[in-house]
Amino acid sequence: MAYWNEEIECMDREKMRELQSERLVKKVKDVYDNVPYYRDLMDKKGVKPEDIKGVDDLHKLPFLSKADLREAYPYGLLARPLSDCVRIHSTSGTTGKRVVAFYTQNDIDMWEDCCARAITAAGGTKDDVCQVCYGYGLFTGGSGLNGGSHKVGCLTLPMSSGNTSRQIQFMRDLNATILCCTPSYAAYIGETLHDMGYTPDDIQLKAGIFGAEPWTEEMRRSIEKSLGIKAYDIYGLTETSGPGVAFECCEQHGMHINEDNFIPEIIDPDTGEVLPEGTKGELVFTSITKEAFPLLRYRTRDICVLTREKCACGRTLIRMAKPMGRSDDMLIIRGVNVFPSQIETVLIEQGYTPNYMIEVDRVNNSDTLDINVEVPEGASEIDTPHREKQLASAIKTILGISPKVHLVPTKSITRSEGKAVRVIDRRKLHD
Ligand code: DLL
Repeated sequence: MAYWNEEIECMDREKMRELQSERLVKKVKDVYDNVPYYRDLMDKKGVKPEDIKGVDDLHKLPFLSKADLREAYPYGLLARPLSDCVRIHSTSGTTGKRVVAFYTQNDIDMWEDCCARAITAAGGTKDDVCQVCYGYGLFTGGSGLNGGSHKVGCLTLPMSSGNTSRQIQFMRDLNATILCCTPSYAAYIGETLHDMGYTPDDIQLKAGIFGAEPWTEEMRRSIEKSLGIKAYDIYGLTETSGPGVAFECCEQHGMHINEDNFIPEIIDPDTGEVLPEGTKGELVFTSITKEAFPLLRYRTRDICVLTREKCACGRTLIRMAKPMGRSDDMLIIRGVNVFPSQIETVLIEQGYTPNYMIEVDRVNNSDTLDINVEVPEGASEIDTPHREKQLASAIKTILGISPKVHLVPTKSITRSEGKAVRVIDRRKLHD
């Protein structure tokens, strides 16, 4: 078994807790002394740095939300002088102010180290050729995996996203063995490979490191088949530095959180109460090593579950399940909570592709749910009405509400080169 940092990744749990406590105490004092915004939040909650003696006291700290980041934009949460910062990245959000995250050189090193752990866990070594097709620029995907790939010593192809046939040409000519991109772009690359008349035997890829958006187990299997690889999940967000907060190992059974840098908690999104291990709720992170842009109890809005169950890979790092969506991406349709991933699971189980578009509207005060689904290539169109009904009924079994399913021609739904957009909620447009 290969680890990037065995001492940390397989550390005894008691020892890890001690390390976290020591770092947390220092970090809380640091932000209280250096960031007026945090000092105010802590004062309002009546908590002083001396009250935080270790991880057990974490729950005493106030939460930080996306609204706080917007309010503090751009410099309000900065904990180091700007002259000590060497980089910024920013969220891809299209509404409101973007979130801007700052990095010192140590922050970049820590982040790239986390990505190196992920690449190593996916089987990457200095003998690999790593094709990075996440976007470069303000988005963290490209730079993060690029940096991790360098650390591991892979030959790195900084492709960024787009121009898919060129991606495949480079992949073939330069014998890429590891692919890093969003799962929806990986699916598109697989489809294009097929359209260009190639099979997985015509490429050398062995692993893919896919993240930045929710994807299902069914989608994993479909990508693995189309590219002939093992597909690994990777998680992170701009606020915490980017990809690499958590990564999957060969067991493909949850993502190990880099706990020496990020302490996770699961809370009830409505009450803020900390929930016991194994319970589904909102993921909260406290960064204990970041210098320029530290986060205390940052509410991610991602819904997931944590487990400390022993992993066969030997890592002791706590694992997070695949996030099943964001609390703010959850649709409430006719009073029922709906996550797009639930629909995707049914579609792929029934032999369809992950190319679909969910449209929600409100007509005569009642919500409507329409799902456009591509006919799989080569399928006949003769029994379309029957198949639409069958699919609608399978989805109703899972969601409890009836959608209208429309089968649309193969390749008619726009493919994504970055994060896929699979929901149009027209109800919001009417507000
Ligand atoms: O998406 C960072 C990233 C880049 C992660 C490349 C992985 C790979 P943001 O644009 O700030 O950062 O978006 C963060 O994306 O809160 C989740 O809702 C979602 N997300 C990220 N990774 C996953 C994943 C990057 N593996 C937001 N599964 C997060 C599900 C994910 N959702």
